[in-house]
Amino acid sequence: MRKCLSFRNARRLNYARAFSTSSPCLTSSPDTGRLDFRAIDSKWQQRWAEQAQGQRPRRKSHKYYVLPMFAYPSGSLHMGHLRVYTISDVIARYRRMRGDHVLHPTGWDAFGLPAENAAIERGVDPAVWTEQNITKMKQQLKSMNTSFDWDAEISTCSPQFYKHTQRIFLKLFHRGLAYQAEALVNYDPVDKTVLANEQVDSNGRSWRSGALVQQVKLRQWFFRITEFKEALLQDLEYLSEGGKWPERVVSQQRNWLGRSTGARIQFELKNEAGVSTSARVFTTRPDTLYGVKYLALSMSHPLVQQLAAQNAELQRFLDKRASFPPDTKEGFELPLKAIHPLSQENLPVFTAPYVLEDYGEGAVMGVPAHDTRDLSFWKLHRPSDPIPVVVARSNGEVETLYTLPHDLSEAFTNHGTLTSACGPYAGMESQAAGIKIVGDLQERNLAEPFETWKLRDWLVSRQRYWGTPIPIVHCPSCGIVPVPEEDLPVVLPPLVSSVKGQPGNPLDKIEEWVNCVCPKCQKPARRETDTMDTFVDSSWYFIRFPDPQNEHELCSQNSARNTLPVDTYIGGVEHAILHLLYARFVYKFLCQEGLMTQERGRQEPFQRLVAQGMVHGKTFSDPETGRFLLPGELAVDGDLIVMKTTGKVPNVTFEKMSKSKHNGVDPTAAIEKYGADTLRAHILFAAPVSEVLQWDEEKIIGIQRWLGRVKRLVKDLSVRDFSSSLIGANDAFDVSKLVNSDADILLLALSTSRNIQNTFEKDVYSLNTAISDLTKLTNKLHEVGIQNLTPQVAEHVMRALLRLMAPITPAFAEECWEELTKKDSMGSIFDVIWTSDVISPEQESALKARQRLITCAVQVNGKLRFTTEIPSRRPDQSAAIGKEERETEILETILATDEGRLWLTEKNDWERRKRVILVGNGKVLNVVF
Ligand code: ANZ
Ligand code: ZN
Repeated sequence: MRKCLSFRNARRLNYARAFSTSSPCLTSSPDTGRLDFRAIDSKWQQRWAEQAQGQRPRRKSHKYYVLPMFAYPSGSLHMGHLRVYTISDVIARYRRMRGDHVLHPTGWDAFGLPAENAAIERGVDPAVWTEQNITKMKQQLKSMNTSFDWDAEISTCSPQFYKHTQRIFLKLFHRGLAYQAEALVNYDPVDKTVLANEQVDSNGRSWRSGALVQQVKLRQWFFRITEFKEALLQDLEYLSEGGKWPERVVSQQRNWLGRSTGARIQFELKNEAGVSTSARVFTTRPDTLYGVKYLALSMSHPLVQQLAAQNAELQRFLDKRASFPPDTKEGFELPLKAIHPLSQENLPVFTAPYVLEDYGEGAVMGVPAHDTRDLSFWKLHRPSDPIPVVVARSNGEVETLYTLPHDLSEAFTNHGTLTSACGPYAGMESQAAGIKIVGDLQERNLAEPFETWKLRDWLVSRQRYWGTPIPIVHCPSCGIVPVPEEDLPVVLPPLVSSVKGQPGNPLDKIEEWVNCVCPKCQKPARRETDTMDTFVDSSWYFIRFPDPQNEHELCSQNSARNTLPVDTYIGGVEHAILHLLYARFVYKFLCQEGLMTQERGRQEPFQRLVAQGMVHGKTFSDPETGRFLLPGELAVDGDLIVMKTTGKVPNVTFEKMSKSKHNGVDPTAAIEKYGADTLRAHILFAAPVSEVLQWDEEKIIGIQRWLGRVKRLVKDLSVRDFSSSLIGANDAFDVSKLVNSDADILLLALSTSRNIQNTFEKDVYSLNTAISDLTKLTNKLHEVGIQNLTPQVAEHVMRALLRLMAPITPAFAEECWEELTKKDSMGSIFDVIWTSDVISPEQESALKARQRLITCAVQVNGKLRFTTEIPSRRPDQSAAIGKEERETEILETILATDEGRLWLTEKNDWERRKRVILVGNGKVLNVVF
């Protein structure tokens, strides 16, 4: 008996483990052999298309806008897409079932380099190439059983869309927020063209010509995002409240904005002839001023540039700039001395690549004892020049310690108490000392409190063809002239064959397009040939979906008010910084322009952000050489996968999918093989949303078995004859007439429903637990047996189960629903009004009272580990069931709890237990391992 129990438990409770040990052969599986998931998918995809989902009139209800990040139309979906669209579709379907007015659109981030490269290499028109890819991918998206509002589909490369991208550019321009300035760009001297960063390889060479890429200054267009830095920073607080955005993303945004408070301090400099100038540094640690041993200027600092004009050796050093590794501590000592503003000591001055030219003042005061980078710099350049420790641990030794650089293994970077080296400030705490030092220097005009930001203006121009044209005209007499709004869109000219295959920006060479008339003076002028960064398109596309056909506005005030902001935005964490920052900026700008609400908090475009983890592929490699193995090099040998050549077992790891690792998985092939619903459930179950998903197809069989079990329950139930009327409403049960298993099932269905609704609504990150909750309910139904339940209860719980599954496995749920309800022709499961609870609160309390629960103290090897609720029995019943049966019941309950699993199956091996002792009919359980 016990043996039998343990077998049953192992199968039921160690569900996840059962997945991994299952046979990889699908068709022979007795559980799923009869189910053709693909056929079910196609049947319902067709039905949904006929019903033109989403167009069904809805009663006036709460709006809900759920948006997955849109895709680049590369031509085929990848696993990341499968994951993000599954998550968004589950939320959208659930919200629709709840009666919300849902907007769940998608579109195409359709501009960008790959289309242009295809054009250059193969002579295909980027527009045609893109259109073909969109058609393919749309088909693939539909094959995933998704429910998108295709009426709202947009593509950023269509003139109807980019007309508005251009309008945003003009709005920014008229506010002085779009401007031109010189900036460093990658320049290929052979092809005479500007390159995107992605086109420069790791050796600094052009991907096309192989030439060493130069950094040259060119006039570029910028958006003044820095104007919004305060608002962008401040509203991060709103986003982190209540976990609207993941804390990790909020802090990445905060770091990118990079506000830093400190002071600017001026140092007097003297050259060898005694002529003085000055330089300012930015520091966050003015309290360390007494520890300054040198000054370092960036390589493009004006003083350095001046000196280099007469100093060939210095110029040679500056020319080596590109060859320094990123963390280099190289430096060049300049023929200058700096004078310490407090001690009047003479300090050496260097130029060094570690000083950034566009941060703070482009200059630092070097404090080797208290800054890590400064310490390594000093060790390299002045290994025998002692350094003073000027800050010490509070309550520690405050006598100054002079040490030789190599005796100091680490800089002391914390705040603390100033040491005796600090003159009148000795003994003060860092913070107070810093304020005092800056205040004292300020009286001599040598310092001031100062704040700097890491955020830079957004460089938006690209010297490429396949992007939104910048709506500007350059006129010899009027200068920069914006294209009037009524002349928008400035349409991209067709890519004429003469420019195909040529380097550089094709737009420069299409004379009939470039030559135009100045809108102001009507004289000949030239069009701007830069196009916009595709991040500009994606910075506002979500504003377009609520009103995609509007010709005159991005989105009407009314649609904006009714639909924006996005309620849930879902996408890869790789967009945690730039895309989200740009979108927040543009949204704030448009709010300021009066397009969107001024209400605080709602000036954020994405009220909740779900950042999904990556999908990693199963990767096989040769344990001896580390070489990645092709699928063809592997063979199945019994339960093992081995290398064909040696018969040895390969290393198995999970890694980012890539061609070189032969570990990519094609989502469409997987859908063909397993069916979309199976994959959707598998994707959700295999990992929590934010974590890496290790794609292991062997585990899909577990999901198929589960669905097979649900299908059989439906069949068992639908062949039964319910002559008594069915229960539609919650209050139709007479609790007193139910049997015990009815009560158990109803209570389990209730808690399952509550958990799952909570997950769908608030806790999307744990969608994986929704699947395990659903399988638990399924298994319980199986175990109890449909025939042992009161028919009304069986039917009621089964309907609840299907409804809870529907957002996740929509076609499968429809199919089961149809079978289960065909006698009352209830229509689509998605049309059923969602009742939030399986049973009423009154029924719940009646059932709980009836099932009276008692508390069981669970001990492991005699030690109390946790307590849990288990059902008690009325004395008359406990006599009726045997002792062993009672024990079984209690063990099952405990093993089904999280703590039970933790203590009895994870921390200990349940299969290897020595003894189980039950005291007082369940008051204490002791398991000895
Ligand atoms: C002296 C000092 C002493 C510093 C000390 C730190 C610790 P965050 O916090 O990132 O803003 N710094 C200033 N301008 C720089 C530039 N253009 N390139 C490289 N480094 C620069 O960093 C501020 C600190 O970074 C400043 O404070 C400065 O070093 C350095 F015990 O000044 B500190
Ligand atoms: Zn003009």
